[in-house]
Amino acid sequence: MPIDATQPYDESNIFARILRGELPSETVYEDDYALAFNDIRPAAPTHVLVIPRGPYVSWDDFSERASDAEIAGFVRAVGKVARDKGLVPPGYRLLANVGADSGQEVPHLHVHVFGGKPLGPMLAR
Ligand code: DGP
Repeated sequence: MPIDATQPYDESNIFARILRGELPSETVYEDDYALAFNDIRPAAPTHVLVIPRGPYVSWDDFSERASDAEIAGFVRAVGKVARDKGLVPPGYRLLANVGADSGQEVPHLHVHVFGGKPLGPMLAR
């Protein structure tokens, strides 16, 4: 069910549990600022989720509260995942859902990295 992105951070959300090692994930990359792992319901041949280590509900929350170092580290991690996955050519798509209208399901900021095939139009028309 889509979340309300203005709610306080919920420490029991699935990605918080993955960060704490309480739930398994297929790690693609990790550093001090970010963890990247394969999406459990892949929508493309490459479908990686990149999340910050800190407790942020959404891009909106992150951009307001995170430190410059956290923001830089997270943005660099997203780019590194794309490069390491060999996506720069041929290209890839980034997507971050925020709140109900976007269909955001997990209340911890995540950027989807899609690639591995032509991805079609950005949104259904
Ligand atoms: P969004 O709709 O943007 O909130 O995307 C949430 C994504 O998270 C969705 O593509 C499925 C993925 N997901 C949900 N639960 C898990 C999980 O337990 N493990 C992994 N790897 N991915 C999950």
